[in-house]
Amino acid sequence: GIVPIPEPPALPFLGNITDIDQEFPLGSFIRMADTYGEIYKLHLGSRSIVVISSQALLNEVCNEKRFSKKVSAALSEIRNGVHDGLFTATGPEEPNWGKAHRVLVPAFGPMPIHDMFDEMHDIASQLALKWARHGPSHQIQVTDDFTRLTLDTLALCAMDFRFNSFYSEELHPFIEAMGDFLVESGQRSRRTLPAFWYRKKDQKFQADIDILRKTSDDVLKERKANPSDRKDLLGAMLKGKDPKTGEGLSDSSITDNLITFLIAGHETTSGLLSFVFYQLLKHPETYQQAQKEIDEVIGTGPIKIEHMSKLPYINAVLRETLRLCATIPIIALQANEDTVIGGKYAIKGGEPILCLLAKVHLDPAVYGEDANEFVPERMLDENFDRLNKEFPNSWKPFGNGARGCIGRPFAWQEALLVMALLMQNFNFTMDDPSYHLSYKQTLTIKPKGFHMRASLRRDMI
Ligand code: MNH
Repeated sequence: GIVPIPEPPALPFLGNITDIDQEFPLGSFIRMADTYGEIYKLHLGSRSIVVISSQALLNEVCNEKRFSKKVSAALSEIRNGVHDGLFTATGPEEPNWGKAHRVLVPAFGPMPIHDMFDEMHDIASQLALKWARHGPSHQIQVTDDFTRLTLDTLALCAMDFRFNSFYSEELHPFIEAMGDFLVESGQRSRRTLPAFWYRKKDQKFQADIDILRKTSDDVLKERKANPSDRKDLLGAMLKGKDPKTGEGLSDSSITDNLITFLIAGHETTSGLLSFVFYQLLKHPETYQQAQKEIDEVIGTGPIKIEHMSKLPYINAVLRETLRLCATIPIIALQANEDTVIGGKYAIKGGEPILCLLAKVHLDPAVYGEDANEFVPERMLDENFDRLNKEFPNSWKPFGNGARGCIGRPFAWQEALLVMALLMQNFNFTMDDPSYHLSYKQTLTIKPKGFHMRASLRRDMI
């Protein structure tokens, strides 16, 4: 039979809005999952949302015949800036999604990613040189420098555009505008006061959107001033034809997707790299093991693309980091029509189902007693394959199905290369050994206030 979905007590009119922390909403969702279990329902004003956090339920809702991506309240606020770009399009009823998907997927295939290696290496070397020159007593702002790295890498590889972030003290204005825009999008979706109250915030929101659009226009102008035959993402946007409709992308769709890729293409990878180094420094044995693999496979010579497929332990470290610290910690799905999940919970068609990856990834039914521990060995290929067979959809940091991440191979190659280059050349230590992990949340999460030091292992080549 049908049983009611647990609901935390709710206030009149506001519902559970006040249960959600403004700065770190994820923390509130996790705490409620600890209290109410694998499924609960919240009321936010007149809306309701269902939150799930077990592999069994996630596995069920990953079935694309019955469920699809939901453009949640926060994502629909992001649409104020990027409309029906790939990430924020609702689905097949918005033809721009299918068109952009078909035109842009080939730009991220195995060959194009392979060909991006040298440009990825270029930017990674800039980071390594910076840390080498700063010397061993410098306090590294880990997330800021990885953000410089990932933004510059995406823009160079995908758009042949150099932000040159390592040559400036300040992060590019795009980054602050983007962060504020993403945070405000989340907060707008939980507003409780009359509209006039938010006039200042609305002005700032629009100003941030203007900065995002201006940045994307600069990238476009540069390509138009220097036409080229590069087969990169921007080339596909400008010249690609959709095999189905024969059409190219409209100018406005190009702008929306340029901004989408500038955001989606760097935030998450920057967070991943930051969390990886946090985990390695917290787990010295893993650190040793990772460094050993790099020394054995690569040695002290130049890093080549061929090395990337020969780093099984580093691969496992990255997977395990995304399990414990999924940089997109929540994805939203919906039932295509009224249905029942888990054999007993009634779900309305279209009702948002928030999938709490941060919690599903700790499901003890899948990961056992030590689910909360950082144990990369469980993510070595043979274990990872077994895991995915026995518990499908238990590891979902890249989202689901057709709406899953288009940049996964790009992010993976970049992360492997950066880990290899940094660990080959430096020994790292925690700047403050008593550092305790806390989070900064925008659309993604990153470690807050995490600093380290880097000393060269030998002269850099
Ligand atoms: Mn990425 C979608 C995670 C790197 C471009 N990405 C998603 C989704 C997740 C995700 C989760 C699904 C979101 C949802 O269901 O609402 N992405 C990641 C992670 C990394 C990442 C954890 C790095 C680590 N993503 C990248 C990179 C790029 C990129 C790099 C671009 C080069 N991602 C996208 C785009 C989408 C997406 C574009 C939207 C795809 C679609 O809906 O068609």
